Amino acid sequence: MSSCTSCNSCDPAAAELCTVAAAADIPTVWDRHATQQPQCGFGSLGVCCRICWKGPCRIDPFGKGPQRGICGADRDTIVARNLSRMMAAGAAGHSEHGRHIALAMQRVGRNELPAYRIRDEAKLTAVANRLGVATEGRAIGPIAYDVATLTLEDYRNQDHHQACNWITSSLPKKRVDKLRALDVLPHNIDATVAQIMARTSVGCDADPTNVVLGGIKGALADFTGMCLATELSDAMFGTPQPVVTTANLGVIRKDSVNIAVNGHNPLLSEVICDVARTMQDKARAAGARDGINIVGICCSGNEVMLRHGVPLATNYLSQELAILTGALDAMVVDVQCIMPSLGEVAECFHTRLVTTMDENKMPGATHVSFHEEHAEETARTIVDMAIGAFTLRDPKRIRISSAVSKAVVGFSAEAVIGALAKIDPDDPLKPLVDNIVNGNIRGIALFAGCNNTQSTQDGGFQTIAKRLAKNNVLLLATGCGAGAFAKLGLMTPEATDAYAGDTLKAVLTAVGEAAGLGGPLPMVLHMGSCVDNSRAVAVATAIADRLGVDLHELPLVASAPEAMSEKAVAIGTWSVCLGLPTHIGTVPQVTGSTVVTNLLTRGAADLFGGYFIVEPNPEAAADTLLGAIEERREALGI
Ligand code: BF8
Ligand code: SF4
Repeated sequence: MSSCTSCNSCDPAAAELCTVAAAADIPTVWDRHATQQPQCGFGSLGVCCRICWKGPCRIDPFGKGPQRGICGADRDTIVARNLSRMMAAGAAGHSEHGRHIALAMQRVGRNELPAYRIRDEAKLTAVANRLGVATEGRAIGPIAYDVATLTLEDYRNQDHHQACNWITSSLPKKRVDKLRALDVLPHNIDATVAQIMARTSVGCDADPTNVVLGGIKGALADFTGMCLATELSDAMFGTPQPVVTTANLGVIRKDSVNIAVNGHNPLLSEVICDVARTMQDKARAAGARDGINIVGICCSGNEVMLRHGVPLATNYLSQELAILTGALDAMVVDVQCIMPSLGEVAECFHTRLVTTMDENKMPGATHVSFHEEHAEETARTIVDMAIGAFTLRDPKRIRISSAVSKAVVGFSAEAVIGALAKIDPDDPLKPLVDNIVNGNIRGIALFAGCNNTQSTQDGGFQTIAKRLAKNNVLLLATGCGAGAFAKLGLMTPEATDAYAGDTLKAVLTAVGEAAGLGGPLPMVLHMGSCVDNSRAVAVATAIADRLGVDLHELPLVASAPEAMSEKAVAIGTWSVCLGLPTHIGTVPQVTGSTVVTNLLTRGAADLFGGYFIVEPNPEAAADTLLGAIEERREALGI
């Protein structure tokens, strides 16, 4: 296979490390993208079906060949089923993550897991109050147990009339009522995912609109799983507060044992951070002058970055490149968005690739089975493996990247509201609401989602964000979008000075100075990992409640310029269902069906107030998002 000679990225580290890949003839994600061209036209339109073994079937998009699969399913049914199954898979990913945290918290509440504790008791108490769990005069352990048990009810409840606790307690009442009226509120996360799989199997639901509405319930189950995963993680590991750190592949250091945590679930990465602190001397004794250096990749990286200031090495698309530095001693992975190619790349170097979840193993990796009751022991084994690998490095192959940026991160909803409270302690939301109403802040945009080889890595994020900031839109980011901004130096006060419009800059400066940051807030506020998208909804819900309106009335938009994964499909869909104009820069695999395409881009607006904007061109996307914000302002009369 040819080596990477043309990585498609805005990230300077990608260009640097792809040269190394080319010289060593190691294929990267961009090489494999090239070998897949041209990609299947039927798949791109969503009109191929392989859900039974009479198939695969495909519909001729030009209307000349077959217009029905062998069973009689037409293009609309096939597209709708494929899409809804993606939403179910996304919901399964996020809510499985949430279940893992909730089960661990139950055991923390019973004192069964020595490696964990409730680090943020105030957060747990706030969550308990929100869910109706008694707190008065009770010890924190029993409260944690009860909160976790009530959370797990969202996976168990069999009463169809009773919606999940976490969705009804996380949205404005008007939005909950609207979703209930449309019969899309999930009552049980697992049952919702199972129902989508059942209704989309051969010979079941064939009405495309009904199939998509079923998928939408799954997307809202995804939101439910995210809310609970984020809030319980904060209680167990701490609620993020602003912290200054660094991002990009230059955070990998020559004189350290470098360990990358890659994946999503903080249960393991948190303990690795704790244990590494106690093993610094051992690393130094092995020759690593600067001890152990933990770095993050993808959403595990975002989680530990926000909570502990751990430097972020990179986001999804350049995860292979971390190994190509020749100085990464171990990459520890758990679940989701981990490239199966990593084993092959790691085998070309001294790097140990370590899988940890029994349901997520990979060729070329060493598996160290992770269970919370032995968390510290497991983490020690992994750190020892990294120290051992460090001694096997080939100095001639070390290529420390020069790309590294400062990043000010850690903007949980609590941190944002805390910063605002420094201006108005009695009514913290007032400064934000006043500045939205008077137009100093035109609106709020949430950047979320992935990297995708179909776009220039990080490029759309950068272009759209700069345009929006210049037009005085407040910017929030999560997931690999946040990773892009951190790597490119856009999560800094300097970026605010350089790119924000005058009125936005004035607000960010006033809040940043009042909060003791000594300058403006960063141009883009890092809210966390993908599951932390719920933090942005928490801020939006607080504003909506303060103004007594529903979410679709506010000047809020979302953008995922490089949406890729099934999880992103679910997130984009719930964003629409919460009422937001939601931009995706990737053409979704639905355009083979006019019914489904119209439903997502137009019909959804009538039902939910939100809709998808499909626009691969970032400049045009920025214009459309700005237009959507102004339209909402006008409707609100502000
Ligand atoms: O959950 S943004 S590529 S790493 S799916 Fe994956 Fe997409 Fe990144 Fe985090 Ni989210
Ligand atoms: Fe073909 Fe129908 Fe089977 Fe799909 S379900 S593969 S369209 S026969």
